[in-house]
Amino acid sequence: IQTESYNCWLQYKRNDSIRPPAYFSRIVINGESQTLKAAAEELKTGISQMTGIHPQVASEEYSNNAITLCSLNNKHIQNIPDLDLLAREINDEGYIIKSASETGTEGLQIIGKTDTGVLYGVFHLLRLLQEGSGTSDINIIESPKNQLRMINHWDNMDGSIERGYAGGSIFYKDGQCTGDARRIKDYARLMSSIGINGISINNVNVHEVETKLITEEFLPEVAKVADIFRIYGIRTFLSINYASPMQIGGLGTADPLDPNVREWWNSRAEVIYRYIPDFGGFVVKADSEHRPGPFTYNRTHADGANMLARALEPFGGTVIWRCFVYNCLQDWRDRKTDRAKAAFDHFMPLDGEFLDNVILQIKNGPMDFQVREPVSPLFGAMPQTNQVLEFQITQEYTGQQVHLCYLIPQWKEVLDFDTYARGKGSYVKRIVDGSLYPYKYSGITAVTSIGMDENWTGHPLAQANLYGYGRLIWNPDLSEEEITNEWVVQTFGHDQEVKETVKAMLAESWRIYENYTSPLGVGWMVNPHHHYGPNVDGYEYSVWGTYHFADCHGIGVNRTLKDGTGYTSQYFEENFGLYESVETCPDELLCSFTMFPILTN
Ligand code: GCW
Repeated sequence: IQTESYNCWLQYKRNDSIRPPAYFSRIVINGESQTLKAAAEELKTGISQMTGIHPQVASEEYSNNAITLCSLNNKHIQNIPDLDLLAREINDEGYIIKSASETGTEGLQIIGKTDTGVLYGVFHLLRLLQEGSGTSDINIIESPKNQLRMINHWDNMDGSIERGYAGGSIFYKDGQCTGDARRIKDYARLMSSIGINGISINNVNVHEVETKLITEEFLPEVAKVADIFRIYGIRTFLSINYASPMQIGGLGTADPLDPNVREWWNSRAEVIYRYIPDFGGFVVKADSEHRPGPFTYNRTHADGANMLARALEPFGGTVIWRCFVYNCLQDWRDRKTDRAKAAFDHFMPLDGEFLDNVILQIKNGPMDFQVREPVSPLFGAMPQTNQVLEFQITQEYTGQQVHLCYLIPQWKEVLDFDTYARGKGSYVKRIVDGSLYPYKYSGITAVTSIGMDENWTGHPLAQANLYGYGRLIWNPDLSEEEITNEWVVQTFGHDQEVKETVKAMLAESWRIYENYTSPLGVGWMVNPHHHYGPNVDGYEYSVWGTYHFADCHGIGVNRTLKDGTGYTSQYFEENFGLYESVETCPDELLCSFTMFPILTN
């Protein structure tokens, strides 16, 4: 498979306006790692396809007339003034790109702090070339702003994908791993090109067969995926079944304080790391939508997460514990229980109780990836607990990759939301990048949209969300326009009319989708189960806590402290004030916070 849409934004189309300098004919790598080799291979492919020059790849210490790829721990780097100073400015995944005019030599140097940084630098250079920028005076110093930049798969081993709209899984089929190394490598290239550094490869709803992914039956196959990902700077994570000790361990309990259960997880961790030495850790959906968890044993989420964290800690692994915990067996007549309050009520009181290799994963809104939601009040509310923000790239509630719905504007609003946790300027992006509180681990994750479809995302325009996600979490300060421009040019080329048309379609799409499916923050007016297409009462008389309470008096959930559920009081003062009153509540969230009265004459 090598169609244009298969290659997504890595088209590397022939572009005669690029004036390739002489040094494009040589790529020198300053080291032996597979990552450096992959970087050289990518660069060679890109340059050959775009310019027709076929660079030689040589492994030597230093070459003057070449593109040199090396990492900072290599002592042979020459001709870059103030290298030590520069080195201090980039983090472990950062890089420097310097062209001839900057270094006074005849070449171009891509220097990473690590080999992965070099690879990111190569993808950056290739992006510039695809955009048609010249290479004569490049001087780039770049580092990712977020530490964890993750993707979550909801892939099942029968090959299906929960909420997947782009074909079957690239990892599994018929209860087995596909072993499709080519496809997985191309996936790793795509993800690495946008800076993704962690991928969990199975659904958070871990069913029977998937529970065994952490056993010797499947670990050799999982290790093969991890071997490919590692080359591209990506650590592999697995979602686990909280009840594994019972389901596959032969124990009678999964109680986190039971010594046998603890021992079972400790030895599991040892086995996993034997196969995958850089295994990232576990993603856990516990006590959520009928999944097992510590509540069964009257234990807290901290007890549950810490038990797993202790098992992973000796190997450098983390536990990513989801906060999507709420009562999913609610009585619709009960107006006191409010699903929007649940995550905060469950987790905020546990601040300080989690070990420091536990990270809480929090959906962007308090409900569930609706077209529009307020930002979860948990952000900023737990200064002593590592947090990761969870977005949804797969378009479950936003048109299922049939409708165009560009989500970068939505995600930017979330990241730019001021929580006021530490006064003005306490933006969500500053919480998840670890700068507001001294989190050991933090970052952003998202449920992915890809599958076996040749174009990966079901509809080629849906690739924009995947690309934009990676770029935005690399640097949340990039503007929507910058990201869109990058994607459109790399995907469709330089034709002015195409560019302008696609950009205009993307720019308007989220708000258009909102206006005809979920205005004023109402949410949940979708068909039950599959969530496609509008249905006014679809979730109204259900058990899921998903009501809009429309009747002859009005529409919307009264979540004020004054006379509603009190959800507004989970926010810091400034936002509480904003949401508490119908006068100041932003229009687009009216039905999420206040009863919006129907005016009758
Ligand atoms: O939005 C809901 C989805 C479920 C999903 C759940 C979750 C994986 O409808 O399909 O389960 O969220 O995030 O756990």
